Amino acid sequence: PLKEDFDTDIVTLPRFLLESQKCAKNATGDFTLLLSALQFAFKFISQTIRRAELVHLVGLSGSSNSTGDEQKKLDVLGDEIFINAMKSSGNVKVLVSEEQDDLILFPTTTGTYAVCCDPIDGSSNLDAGVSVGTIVSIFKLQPNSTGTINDVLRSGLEMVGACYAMYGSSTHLMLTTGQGVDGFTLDTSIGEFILVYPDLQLPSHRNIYSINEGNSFYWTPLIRSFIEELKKPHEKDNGKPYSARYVGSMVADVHRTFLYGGLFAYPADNKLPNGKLRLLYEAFPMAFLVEQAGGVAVNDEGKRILEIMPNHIHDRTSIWMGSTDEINNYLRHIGKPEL
Ligand code: P6P
Repeated sequence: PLKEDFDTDIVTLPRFLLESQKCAKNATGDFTLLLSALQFAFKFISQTIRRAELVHLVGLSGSSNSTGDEQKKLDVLGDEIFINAMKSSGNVKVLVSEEQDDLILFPTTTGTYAVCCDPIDGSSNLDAGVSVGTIVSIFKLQPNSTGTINDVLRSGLEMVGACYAMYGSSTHLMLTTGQGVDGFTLDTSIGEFILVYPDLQLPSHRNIYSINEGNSFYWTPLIRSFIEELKKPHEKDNGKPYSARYVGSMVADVHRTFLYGGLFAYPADNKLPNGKLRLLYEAFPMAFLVEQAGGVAVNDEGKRILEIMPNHIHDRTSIWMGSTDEINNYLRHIGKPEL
């Protein structure tokens, strides 16, 4: 007889999406097809990254993106893979990518979705073998829209989906369509994402903080004093101070926060007065996922990330996200109402 722990009824992502579609009222199947195209892109990018060292793709491509970052070959490949997957899905009309200065429109498709993405977030860590990821936010086109910038310059509350893929020791996928968060892991032997964290809930407390302390000289005194407080013994944690955990790849730091709890923050400083992380394809999707998992996501001033209105597709924002205890501690520290 097979070992007891051999699951013969695994839930693959395609099965999960079809079951979700059946539950959705008057579903057309378009969203399912879009998510299927997304999962293909994640699988393809994952394989491309894992082969990078073998085909010597690692290293600079000689071009640079809209924000002047040196583009590594994989950035360019990841971006092309993603754009082609969205274009061929036939469901995407508008695409924003960190690697593209301007909006990409697909006028010939009859698509009804707008997608914003960071194809390979954390790519500066790639050569060191550190986990990187793809982060995606999804909006439905505005009513009667043929696909314009107004389909993406809108409140994060209008997102209909968000997900990230993390290319680490395994390839993980965290997905929300507004009914909670579900986590999947890629089984490369069958080429399918398998459901491993159904209805994932963020722990409400964990004495972990994740922030680049190398910027502390440039933080406001209020933020410096908050982080210093975390380093003192805490009665709630048997007299232990918080632990510092910082990978420097947002997807890796956020993924750990989802599974272990704690807080992840990238505050503004006087080098980057609006923060470093991008609103449309880093903060918005991660904030949607965190809130759907029972966590909180705000900016330095304590405003919900999802309520921020973007003015430009590459707008940046400060961000504090993670367990309710940790973020409410921050909100109390800055004299703002808890969430
Ligand atoms: P720093 C990676 O370059 C990235 O965009 C995010 O993935 C990550 O959280 C952040 O920047 C790290 O920035 O300044 O700490 O190296």
